[in-house]
Amino acid sequence: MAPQESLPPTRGRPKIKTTTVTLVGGFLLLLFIGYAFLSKLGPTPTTQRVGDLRVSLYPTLTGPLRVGENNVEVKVTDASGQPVSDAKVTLRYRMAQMGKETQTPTRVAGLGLYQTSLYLPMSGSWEVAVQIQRGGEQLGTALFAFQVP
Ligand SMILES: [Cu+2]
Repeated sequence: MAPQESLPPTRGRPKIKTTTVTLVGGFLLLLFIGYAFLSKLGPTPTTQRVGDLRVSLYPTLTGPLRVGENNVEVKVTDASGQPVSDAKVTLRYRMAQMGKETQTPTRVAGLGLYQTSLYLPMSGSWEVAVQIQRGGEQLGTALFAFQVP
């Protein structure tokens, strides 16, 4: 066993710095990639109104929407921009001009965020209807359309 005093006393310090730099760099990279993803969502605005609420849909860490499994997040805020976390958010999605629709509930993640995943078996035009329910009442649906390469 090596004696402890043989370790250089500053050994831990640069390691922590490197970790911090990597984390901050990684975070900035993710932010940048996030913006790139937003622009790939397609022709409809990524934020839409449902009654007094604002509803956004965007892909998360699995990257731009693609064939296969995609993690997505819905953000719900009120008219003043405050997060709304007590809604029930359901996604229904299908390929444009095709019948079969898939429905998926979302998990409440707090801070107005709702998470789920979409399984997209084919490339092409996809439509997602984000259905918002609050206090047992249907508030409406926001429609999003996007291309899957
Ligand atoms: Cu299809």
